[in-house]
Amino acid sequence: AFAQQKRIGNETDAQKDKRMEWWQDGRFGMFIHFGLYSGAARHEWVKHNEHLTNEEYQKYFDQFNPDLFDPVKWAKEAKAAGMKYAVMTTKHHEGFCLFDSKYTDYKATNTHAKRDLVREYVNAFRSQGLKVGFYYSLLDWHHPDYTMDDAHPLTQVDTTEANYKRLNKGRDMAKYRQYMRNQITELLTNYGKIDVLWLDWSWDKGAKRGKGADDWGAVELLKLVRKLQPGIIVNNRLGLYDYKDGGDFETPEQVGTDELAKYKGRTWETCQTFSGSWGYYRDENSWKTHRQLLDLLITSVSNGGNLILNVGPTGRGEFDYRATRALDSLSYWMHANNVAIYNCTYAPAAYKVPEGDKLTYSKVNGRLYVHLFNYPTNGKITLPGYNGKIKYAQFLNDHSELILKASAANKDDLELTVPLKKPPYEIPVVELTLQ
Ligand code: H79
Repeated sequence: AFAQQKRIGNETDAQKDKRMEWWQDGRFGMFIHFGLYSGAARHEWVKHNEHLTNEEYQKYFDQFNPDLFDPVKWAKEAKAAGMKYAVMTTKHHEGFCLFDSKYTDYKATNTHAKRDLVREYVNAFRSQGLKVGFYYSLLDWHHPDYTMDDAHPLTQVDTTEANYKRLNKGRDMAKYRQYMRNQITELLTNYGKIDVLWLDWSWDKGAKRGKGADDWGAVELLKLVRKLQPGIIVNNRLGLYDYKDGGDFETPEQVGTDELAKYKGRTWETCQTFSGSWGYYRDENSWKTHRQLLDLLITSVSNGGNLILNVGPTGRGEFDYRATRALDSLSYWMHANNVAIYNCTYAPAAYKVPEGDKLTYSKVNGRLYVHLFNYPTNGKITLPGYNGKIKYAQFLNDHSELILKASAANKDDLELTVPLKKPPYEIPVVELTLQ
C-alpha cells in the first residue's frame, strides 16, 4: 500500500540502525509537558477547550512563576525509574517558548522565571547521563501568522466558512514557516548535541481543515534538522507519509496495550500519560495503577517498541506526589528487572507463554524473559514446547533457581515450579537460558 520510494536523504538502513541503536536499546523515556497550561492545571488543551483568546490566556503568562523548577531533581527521578532519555516541550500548541528565542517575546525569559528553562533542562539531564530531546509544536495558537484550523481555540465557536475567512485575514503561513525554521535552528544550534526531536501536530490533512506536510514546509524543515544535527532521531509527525525517510519512528499516542502488537517489526515509541492529560491536571482522577504502567512498558518491549511516559510538572515546576509515587514504584521494579527491558525485543515466534503472560528477549545475552502477569496459585507454570530448549531457569529479581522438569501431561512441554508466595514485584520475571 505504501510504496515509499521517495527519499529526502541517502542514509542506508544499516546507517539508520546504527544511529538509532541507543534509542532502540534504551526502550524507556520520560516525556515532560511544561508550559503556561501547567498553571491553569486543567489540560494542556485548555485554551482550545475553553475557546480562550490571547487576552484571556495572558493571565497564565503573567502568573508563570516556577519557583521550584529543578530539572536535576527531575533527571534523578527519571534515571532512578530506569528511563534512558527525556523529551521536554520547548513550545507546545499554546505557543509559549520555554527557551530564550530571538524571534518572540512570548518566552520564559520574560516571565517571573527570567531564564532559559530549556538550557537548564538540557544541562540537568545530560549531567545525569540521560539523552536529551526536544518536543516542538508545529501548531501555534499564539503566533499572528499561524492560519487557524479546526484545532485552533477560536474556530470552534463559529465554524462557518465566513468566520474562518475573517479569522485568517492577514495571516501568512509562509511567515510562520520561517518562524519555525528560525526557532528550530536556535534549538538545534544553541544547546549542544540534541538526541531527539519530537515534532507534533494534531489533525492532519485528511481531517477537515487539517494541515499537512506542505503547511509545515516539512521537507525543507527535515532537511534543516538533519543538517544541523546529523545524529538526531526525529519522529514521524510531519505528514511525510510518501517518504521512506520522512521520520525515524512511529508514535502511537495513548493507545491501549492490546493495540501494540500490530506495530511489531516496525520502529516505534508509544507515548503515554499517567492520568490522560499531558499538562498538569490537578483534578484529574484517572491515574493509571502501577500495574497498568508496567503493562505498558513490558507490552511495548515485548512487541519491539519503546515507551515514553509523560510527567506534567505543576506550575511551580515540580513533579506532584502522584507522579513521584508512580516513578518510585517503577524504579523499584526496574532496579530488579531492567535486564528484561533494556536491549530487549519480541521473542522468536516459536516461544509462547500462558495466556496473559508476556515474553521479552534480550539481544545481548540471548535469554528469554517470562513476565508473570498471572502468578500461578498452584506454583506451576507450563511452558508449551520448551522441552529440550531450556538450560536453566531463575527469577530475575534475585537469581534464585526455579526447578524445571518435563511435563507429565505432555513430554514436549516443560513445567516450571515457582514458590506459592509471589515475590514482592507486581509482575515477577522468570529468566530462561536457552540450550
Ligand atoms: O502533546 C500531547 C498532546 O497535547 C498532543 N500530542 C501529545 C504528545 C496532541 N495533539 N493533538 N492531539 C494530541 C490529539 C487531540 C485530540 C483532541 Fe482533545 C480531541 C483535541 C480536542 C479533542 C484531547 C481531548 C485534547 C482536548 C480534548
